[in-house]
Amino acid sequence: MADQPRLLLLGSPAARYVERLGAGFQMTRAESQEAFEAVLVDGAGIEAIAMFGHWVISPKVLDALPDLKIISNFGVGYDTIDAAEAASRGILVSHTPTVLNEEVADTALMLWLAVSRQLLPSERWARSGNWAEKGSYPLTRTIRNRTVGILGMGRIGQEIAATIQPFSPTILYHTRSPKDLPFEYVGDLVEMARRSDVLIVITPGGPATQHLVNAEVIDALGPEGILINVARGTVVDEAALTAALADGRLGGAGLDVFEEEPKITEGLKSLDNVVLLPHVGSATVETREMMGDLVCDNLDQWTSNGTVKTPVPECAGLNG
Ligand code: NAP
Ligand code: 8YV
Repeated sequence: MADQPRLLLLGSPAARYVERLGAGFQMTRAESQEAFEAVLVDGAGIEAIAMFGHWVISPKVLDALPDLKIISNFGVGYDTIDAAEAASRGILVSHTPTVLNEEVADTALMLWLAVSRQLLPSERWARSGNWAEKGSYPLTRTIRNRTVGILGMGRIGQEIAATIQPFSPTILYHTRSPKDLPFEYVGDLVEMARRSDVLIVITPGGPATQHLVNAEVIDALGPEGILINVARGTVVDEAALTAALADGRLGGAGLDVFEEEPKITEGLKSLDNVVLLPHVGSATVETREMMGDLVCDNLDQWTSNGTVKTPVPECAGLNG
């Protein structure tokens, strides 16, 4: 209807969200970067964005959307959106925190188990006939009674800590400021890595965390150590990681995210001591439904009273 606000739908969500958004908004769709850029040529009148996927929303993009008032992001991480700049222009940004905590924590545990118990190489051993021809697969390492360093102890970090409790870990964590939690805070990331059997990365991405896990941290983790990254590829220096895995300075890694995703380097793909996932930390039917519903709920609430259920921190002051 002509009096409904104009919405730009970025990406390709499930049909139920397209229908739901179509009921409340006049919709323009862009499923590719080229289509998005074509919309930006004449972006006046667009008041809302529903963003499925990791689209870059820079000051230049905001300049091209002079009437924009809300961006509803599918995902808790919003490192491709310049949220501080949006807030300074009075544009609300919402995201989908909390509903995905458990799924991402399960993914971190799955990766740690897969790396430590060598799930994929031992499965190949069974499938290839090596078991019958060469004998038993070599022994692997337990994940029980380990020291686990968690880099980032927010919603998901705390869920990871809860999820791994049955494995009797000693949990250390590193963040910029200590939290009121029953785990030891370690102010020096290199020291935490040195003391950890496994380092699980679950901070936000973006410039503030770029290559926080560098060669020094990786070397501190050591030849028996394991790195799990379910945060953003940018948090880990991938070249340093690949070199350390290749020459045995790091024991293994489980990666859900990559610096140039969806591209994964040949260097990483050639290694046997790394498990690679295509950014599926939250990717179950059940969790993705909760995230999609929250994207739509935020837009519906904005339509009715100008606020959202889950603003990003930079925009909290704009939310009513
Ligand atoms: P959150 O509740 O905001 O927690 C973020 C944590 O990171 C906080 O403990 C924060 O503590 C810490 N942190 C932030 N900047 C830091 C820095 N420079 N150095 C050290 N620690 C820092 O966020 P969340 O909901 O747990 O989500 C975390 C991230 O996980 C998301 O932003 C997203 O990128 C990623 N994620 C990935 C997937 C996936 O599919 N793989 C799914 C969901 C989320 P301080 O502020 O005290 O530093
Ligand atoms: C999503 C994520 O896969 O929530 C996040 O930050 O990384 C994942 O849950 C992603 O944002 C959807 O594109």
